[in-house]
Amino acid sequence: MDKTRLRLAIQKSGRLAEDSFELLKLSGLKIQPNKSGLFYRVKNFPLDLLLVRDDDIPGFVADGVADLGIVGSNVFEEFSLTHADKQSNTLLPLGFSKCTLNIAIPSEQNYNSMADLAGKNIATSYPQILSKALAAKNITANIVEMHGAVEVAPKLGIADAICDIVSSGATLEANGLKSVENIFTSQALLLKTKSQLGPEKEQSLSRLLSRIEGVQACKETKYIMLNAPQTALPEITKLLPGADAPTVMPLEGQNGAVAIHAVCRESVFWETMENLRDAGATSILVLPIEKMMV
Ligand code: PRT
Ligand code: ZN
Repeated sequence: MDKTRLRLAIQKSGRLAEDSFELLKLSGLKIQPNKSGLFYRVKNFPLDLLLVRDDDIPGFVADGVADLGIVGSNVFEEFSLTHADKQSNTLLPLGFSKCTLNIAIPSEQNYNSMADLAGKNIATSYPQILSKALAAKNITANIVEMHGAVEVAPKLGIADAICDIVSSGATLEANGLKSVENIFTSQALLLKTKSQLGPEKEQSLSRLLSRIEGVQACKETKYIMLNAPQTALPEITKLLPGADAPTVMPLEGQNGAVAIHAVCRESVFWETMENLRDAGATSILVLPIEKMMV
């Protein structure tokens, strides 16, 4: 493998793919697709993309076939529990593809606690995560491993309960199931191989990480500008969500009035703006921040 270009494994298509590409584009990477559809080169950064199924990503990173990978923590956890000898490091949670792994049973059934699952058949694609959660509560159940269409298992009489990924809950509802336990919370992770990368790749990686952190910071962060009487400054400063020391400038020709500019690291809601106005602020502008280096 190239000693100077990082190799990042991402999902070729599916629920992780779009957000993974978007993150890389926002990080300034110009991706050059090629016909094979397996390997994309980044034109302006020493990085290549390996496009694969998400299930293959933890293994590729652990084996050093890829230096980095983007995958859901559900898939990573299941892989790590299955392959004690194939571990990778988690560099960053990426904040997208959020979902939970839930145990669900037919809606009409009563449920009190996890003890109700003892001796039951539970269908899942995540046998290791499920058995760990059951073991933590000293419950023995029969795990039925399925790859796909897990939600129909109770209807088909294959299982009494299921353990599957939930995001909106619509799939459970459509299949007459209700969630009774949330056993795992998942989001996309950036993984790094434990194999040595060498100084050039390490340097590129730290550049990439600082760009990704900048992209993440921009998502929540807003630039706020407003005018206010100088006397209102203490109250207004308190109201600015997650702001460092604001910049305060006198307004030409308006005695005692100042312009206040600040970077807010938390969401600025309409309520926040109403509170600022009530504290004496006028001409309140909230602007997105395009790029940020922290
Ligand atoms: O082809 P490949 O193997 O690469 O993809 P895949 O089909 O295995 O995975 P994909 O693209 O469906 O999901 C990739 C990752 O996205 C998962 O491993 C999770 O980390 C994350 N993710 C986020 C989800 C969901 N949301 C999700 N809703 N993965 C699956 N689902 C499915 C779930 O299995 C169930 O069938 O959507 C259904 C439930 O959705 P709701 O909205 O009805 O609750
Ligand atoms: Zn998959």
